[in-house]
Amino acid sequence: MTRLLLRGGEVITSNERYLADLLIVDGTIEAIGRPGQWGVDDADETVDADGCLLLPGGVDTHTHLEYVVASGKTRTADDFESGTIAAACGGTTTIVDFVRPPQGVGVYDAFQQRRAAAAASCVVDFGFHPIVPASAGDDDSFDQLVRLAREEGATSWKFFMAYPGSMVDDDVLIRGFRLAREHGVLPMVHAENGHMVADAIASLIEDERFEEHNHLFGHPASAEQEAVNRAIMLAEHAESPLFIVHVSASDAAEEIARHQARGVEVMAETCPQYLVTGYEDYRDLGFGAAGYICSPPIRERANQERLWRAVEQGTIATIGTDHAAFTLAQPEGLPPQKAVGRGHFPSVPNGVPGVEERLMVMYETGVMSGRLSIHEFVDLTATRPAQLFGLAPRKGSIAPGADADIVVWDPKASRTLGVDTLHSRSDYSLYEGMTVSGSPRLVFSRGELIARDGEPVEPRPGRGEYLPRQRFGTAASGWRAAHAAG
Ligand code: DUC
Ligand code: ZN
Ligand code: ZN
Repeated sequence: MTRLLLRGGEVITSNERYLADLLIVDGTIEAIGRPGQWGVDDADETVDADGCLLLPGGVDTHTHLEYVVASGKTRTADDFESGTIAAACGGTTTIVDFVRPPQGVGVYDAFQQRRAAAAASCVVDFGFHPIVPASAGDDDSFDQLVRLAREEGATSWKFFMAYPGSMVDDDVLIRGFRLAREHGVLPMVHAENGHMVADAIASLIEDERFEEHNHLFGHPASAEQEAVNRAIMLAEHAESPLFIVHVSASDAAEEIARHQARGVEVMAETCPQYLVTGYEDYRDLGFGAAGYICSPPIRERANQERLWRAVEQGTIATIGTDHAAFTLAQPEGLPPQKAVGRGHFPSVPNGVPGVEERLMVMYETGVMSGRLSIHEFVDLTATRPAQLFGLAPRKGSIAPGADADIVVWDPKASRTLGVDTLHSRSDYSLYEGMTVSGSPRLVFSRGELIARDGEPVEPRPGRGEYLPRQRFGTAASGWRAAHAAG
């Protein structure tokens, strides 16, 4: 039995803050005591957190590590090891990634293969959202998905409404949403109208507008708004809750707010890149704009203010990253990265890095700017994602019985973000040069110190554990709590 005492910090949860000492036994929070309640003799090890905040470890429910794209022709730069080391250094102790079955492999087998790969390499705990194959309307994929929900606790499924080869029709959405409701699964959608996107890209190609920054115009906000509205209406028809990932367009966020106000159970995520960076940052960068290419796209700065309002007003439930890291340069030993599409935006692999920067960027632009309270910050980045995706009460909060995933956050630290000190294999950061106040001094995962001052501590690939997740709705969701209160 190992006993760790964390002394002198201020515990922050989604609704409380108080000075306390934490007693951690064998990786679990055993008890929360008043300051000074225990002495050094009560523990094998004592850690001083004076002047620091004790935050629940970050929960990022949207990463793509070792993610194969372009029909198998390439893969993200980060694998499970480098991606989770980056996560740990930034204070994120849980990720939920995706399983996309390769051609000819069923989703059940693909899940088991990916789970085994992650179990061998991750340094933080992990789960998976299976992606519903485009063929699901015609084969036994839904049977396999139900099996994964039941047997492996994979209680969220992702549906694509865009991308040739991935997108599903409305009938698959309706059937999938019904099955999801029946089996306690939270359906998630990538909400862009794939036909509108394909048409917009075809027009750009016809006009020979191939430069990287044109990616924005291939993904109009109207395509996102249409898909968001349709997905919500279909989920309501199927009497299912719904989660919309990576909302980028403020019009889409306002659509979500309108349906929430009618009482529809729809929750949504946005990502730091949509709140903090804008089209104006990459418009004139030439090939450098490839580093900003992700879908949905990073939109004009004018969009940001309204998207922030959706976060402030609670329309948005979680902040994930959609971390899908590629490099701008082409390193030896990696499959084709961003440069494969130089001068031809439709060929650029989609995705941006951000898993390490998430908490620091959101603390700076949310809490320090006065847009978010420290409780809302914790709620958006840890508590609510854990609740909605069936990880509570183990993850997402500081409470007796929870895993001791704790970030000792130094609110006075100042740091300038840059690729030289970040750990993703990507060779750029969207936040290069941004000075942030507040950063993770110590990061514990199940009571084990895994990062100190932004650097990994003796990383042990394979120490991360697979997290089977509970059925949706098992823990009271923040969305429900907020609506019950209001
Ligand atoms: N968009 C996605 O939907 N997934 C991965 C990366 C991206 O940009
Ligand atoms: Zn997506
Ligand atoms: Zn994604």
